[in-house]
Amino acid sequence: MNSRVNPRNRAVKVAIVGGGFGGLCMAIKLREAGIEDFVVLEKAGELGGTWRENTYPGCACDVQSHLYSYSFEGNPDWSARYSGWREIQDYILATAGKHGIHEHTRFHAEVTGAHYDEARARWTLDLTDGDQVECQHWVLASGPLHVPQIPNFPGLERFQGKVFHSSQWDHDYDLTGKKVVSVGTGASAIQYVPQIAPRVERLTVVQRTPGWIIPRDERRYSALSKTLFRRFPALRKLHRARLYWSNESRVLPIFHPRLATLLEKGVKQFIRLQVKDKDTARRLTPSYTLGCKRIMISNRYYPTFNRDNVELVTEGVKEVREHSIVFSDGSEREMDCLVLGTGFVVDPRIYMQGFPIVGRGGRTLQEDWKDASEAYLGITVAGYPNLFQMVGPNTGLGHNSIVFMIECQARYIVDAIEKADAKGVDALDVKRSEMDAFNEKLQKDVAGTVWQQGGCSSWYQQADGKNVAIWPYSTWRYWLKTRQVDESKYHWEKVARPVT
Ligand code: N01
Repeated sequence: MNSRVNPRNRAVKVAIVGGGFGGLCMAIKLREAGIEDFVVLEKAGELGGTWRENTYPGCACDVQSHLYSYSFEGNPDWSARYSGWREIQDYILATAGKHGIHEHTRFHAEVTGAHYDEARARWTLDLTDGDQVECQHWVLASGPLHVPQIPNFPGLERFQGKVFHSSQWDHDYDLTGKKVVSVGTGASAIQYVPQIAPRVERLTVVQRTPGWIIPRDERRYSALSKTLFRRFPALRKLHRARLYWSNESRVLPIFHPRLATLLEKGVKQFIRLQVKDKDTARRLTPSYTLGCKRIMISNRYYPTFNRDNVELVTEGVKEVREHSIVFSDGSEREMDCLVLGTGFVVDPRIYMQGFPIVGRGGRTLQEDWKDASEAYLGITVAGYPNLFQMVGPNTGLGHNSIVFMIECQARYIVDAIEKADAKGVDALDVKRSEMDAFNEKLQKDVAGTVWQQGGCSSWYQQADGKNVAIWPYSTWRYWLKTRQVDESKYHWEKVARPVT
């Protein structure tokens, strides 16, 4: 497919902010709907989002590849059940190439603010280079996990060695023979820790809260499987459906914390079998209910602690010195390199501080989200007409593929734009009463889940404990709700003044 749109156009029908899995899906669905007048604004020099940025050793997706890919763009050639970042990034770029999305993309275009002109029903997006893009609709697809969270350890600025965050891995720095301290034991850290352990002189893993880690079914696909998947797409689709439903069944313990407690027994046994030292195994065993934080998968993480050059520290960090790190019990370790597997700033009220979104009546999204970020179906916010979000409030997932949610959102957004066009209106704005009712019910339902009752704190929750990150139901329920836009939930508006 070729497009004749110039990505440097200053006025478009639709602007998409971010060229990761979400933005790319949106762009493809717009083209499929015959909407060519759009631009993807990408801050970097290439598409890919998460999979362009995260390249740490062992970086892979912990959702099966046949599921963590677009339903409309099956790939019979996935090498393994769980693919590494490079293979996923190659898939994204190949898909973008096939659908002509590079031609629609303006690279090195970072958006720093947006404001709505009510009289003309048009948004203006500000770019870092001072340029502006005007659009009727825009889609915020920048993703919730991209601003590294850097801990403020006392003395960190004095450290003379190397420091980097997992999402900004410095591949030019050779870890061989170095004394490395790694902080954090989330999904990123459990992937790179086993990879770097054999190379370094000593690895100190600093754990604040242990995670529940279940075995990973690491099969590679044989040449025969790939051939069958290519020849008989129905087989690949069946495989995808099986993976979907096996992941979807993980939603059960979320609503039934007692069921989660039963499953914990098996995982505790898994830890005891994998870790030789009893004290280390005990310290690696979580005390909160399984599922309260994201369930992780690995066969390699626990055995890493059987190595002589790896130790687990469960004390807090007291301070960092020029060449060492000191823990709360006063013990000190020499350190050449500090790796921060400390996750991301997930609260949009914090990471979007420098990105004012000014809607109707001069109100900002930041003001409206003062207490919590809220949207209708995670997509539209009352007072911000024609602004759509992907993986917005309460649409993250802890148990299944986010690509499923992204496809639901892209379909819904296209439907909204098409309905507005068919009605001959300029804008649609979700009714505040509908948005409030939706969120009230959602928060009531979240109260019974393992996230609120499991005895942990996680990035799923704000500091006050409110869960604004995760979709608390089955994903097919989201599919049903987003299948098409319910017109009664929106104000449909025609502006009085002609658009110039
Ligand atoms: O980050 P995290 P991540 N002192 O927030 C600890 C996705 N992902 O980058 O648990 C000491 O999970 C913190 O401790 P605690 C996935 O959605 C997906 O690993 O807060 N420790 C925790 O252990 C995932 O959930 C894939 O007590 C500190 C860790 O740092 C999300 O990205 C792969 C600390 C942060 O864990 C984030 O994962 C990888 C401090 N001051 C990631 N501050 C897939 O395969 C933080 N910690 C799809």
